[in-house]
Amino acid sequence: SINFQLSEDQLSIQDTARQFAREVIIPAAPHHDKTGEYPTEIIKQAWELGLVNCHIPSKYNGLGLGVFDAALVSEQLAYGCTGIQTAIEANGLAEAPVILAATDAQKKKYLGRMTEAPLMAGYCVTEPGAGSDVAAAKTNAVKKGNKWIVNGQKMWITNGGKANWYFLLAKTDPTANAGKAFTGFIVDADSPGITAGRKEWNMGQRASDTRGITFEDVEVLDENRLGEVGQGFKIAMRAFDITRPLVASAAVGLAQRAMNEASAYALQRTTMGKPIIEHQAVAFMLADMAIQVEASRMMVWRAGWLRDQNKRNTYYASIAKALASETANKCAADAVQIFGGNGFNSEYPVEKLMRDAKIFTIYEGTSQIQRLIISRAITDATK
Ligand code: CO8
Ligand code: FAD
Repeated sequence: SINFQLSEDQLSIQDTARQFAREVIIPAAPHHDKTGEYPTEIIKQAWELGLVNCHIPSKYNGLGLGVFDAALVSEQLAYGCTGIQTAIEANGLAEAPVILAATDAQKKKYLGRMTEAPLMAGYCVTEPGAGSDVAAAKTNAVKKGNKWIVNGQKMWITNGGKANWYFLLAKTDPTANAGKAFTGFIVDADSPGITAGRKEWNMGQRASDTRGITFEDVEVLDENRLGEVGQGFKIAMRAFDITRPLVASAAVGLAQRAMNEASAYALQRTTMGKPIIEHQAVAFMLADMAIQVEASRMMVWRAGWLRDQNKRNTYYASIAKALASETANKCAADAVQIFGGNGFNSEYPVEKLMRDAKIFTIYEGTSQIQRLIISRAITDATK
């Protein structure tokens, strides 16, 4: 049966996240945007409320939320600031492969510690020469006794300089095709041979810490290998089935914020003798925002719900990600338009939304890659 009514528990966690975003994140967001200072204190408070690491199963002391429920949290945190939300959700991304493929002992050790202290983690897949084309990644791991020796360079790693441990995707068989060429590892961030580069100064989401990371003869114990040798690529992809709906949900949060800011402004700003919301050209921009926000949220819910039913959701996750990320960009740009000159100015919140929105069509797979995945599914279904 279909039910769009949230349960008491869902309403309660959504409300906690909403309140936290309104009371703690929104007042602090401009500071972190302007300075790029990492929001350590805010993350700590969010962690204390159970808004970080939502997916960790209860067996390892986590809340064990499904993708649907985690999406409710993601949307609300993102409403406050997607830079801060990205820093928080990058933990979920690093943890996803561990939840999917780790042994009980690995989960106890690496998920367990995330519930004991407000630590961060990072997901190291992208490289300077391989972003959309994950199969082209070159970082390699060579087995030597009970260890693996890792060499290579990762790029654009969220929480790169703040992580306690990383999920690492490394090539272990350069002759095999993607599905068998890679292996996943859990790597302690303080391992000798790891160097995090400088914090990248990005267009938006400046609270988030993005860095290149170099691995030079880094020794990783075989007991830190995640799943079977050769299964890394598939583990990395399956993680996206969990996190793309959450990234999409964050984009919905940003779009909703843009719509709310623009509606409030349009009610109080008057031109030609009436509030601009009474000019149909403005009112219809707001109506278009509502259409896109509502449709995007429904796709997020569908993609998350399917995953929680243990059904393959790759196709829906990509639709949600493409739709919501493009919605966020359109809504933020139109919010700037509705604010007029004030929209272009950093004293008002909407120019930040426009800068923050852009990354949603790029990270976790570009809009083009989502269309590649969707079109391949159409081809397969049609064959
Ligand atoms: N589930 C299970 N198996 C899968 C999946 C999946 N979802 N996808 C692919 N596979 C399997 C295939 O079935 C195939 O198996 P086999 O070899 O047995 O036939 C194998 O994996 C290889 O798959 P493909 O043939 O489809 O591989 P391609 O090389 O053609 O490429 C993609 C696939 C889809 C292009 C892939 O490379 C891709 O997704 N690219 C985009 C990369 C991406 O999204 N990067 C994001 C990095 S993380 C990030 O940006 C973090 C943002 C900040 C954090 C925000 C908070 C969350
Ligand atoms: P490219 O792959 O070089 O793409 C360039 C352009 O070509 C894009 O428009 C793309 O859509 C298009 N294109 C490429 N291939 C195709 C194709 N086959 N068909 C059609 N069009 C195509 N990665 C991580 O592993 N972990 C992280 O935590 C992380 N966080 C990030 C945070 C930020 C702020 C940023 C900027 C990136 C982050 N990334 C992370 C990396 C991100 O996932 C990649 O930047 C993204 O996947 C695109 O890869 P690329 O930059 O190499 O672009």
